[in-house]
Amino acid sequence: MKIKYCLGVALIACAFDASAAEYEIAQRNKAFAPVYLKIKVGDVVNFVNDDPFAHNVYSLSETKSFDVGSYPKGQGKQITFDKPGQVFVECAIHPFMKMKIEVTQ
Ligand SMILES: [Cu+2]
Repeated sequence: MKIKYCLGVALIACAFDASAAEYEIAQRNKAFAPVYLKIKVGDVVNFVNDDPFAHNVYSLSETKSFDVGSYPKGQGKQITFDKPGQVFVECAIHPFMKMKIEVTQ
């Protein structure tokens, strides 16, 4: 089915799909770890809460704006980055928690 899709409409989308990687960012001791991550368009980042209290993850960046709300220990939130550029990520519960993702072609 994937092959049909590749031969049909979207070769580029297919290429992204084939090479998409998944990364993990931890929220630990009220900090993102790591605080800088370089990924490629189409990659997925899983933000995992390793603290015994709730965290949030959001971004107002033009490249990718999102807000997943708050979520408890042990849960993760997956975000797909579909455009190149810089994304500044923060936690609404702990305003000092910041990290940056650079999305490249
Ligand atoms: Cu937080």
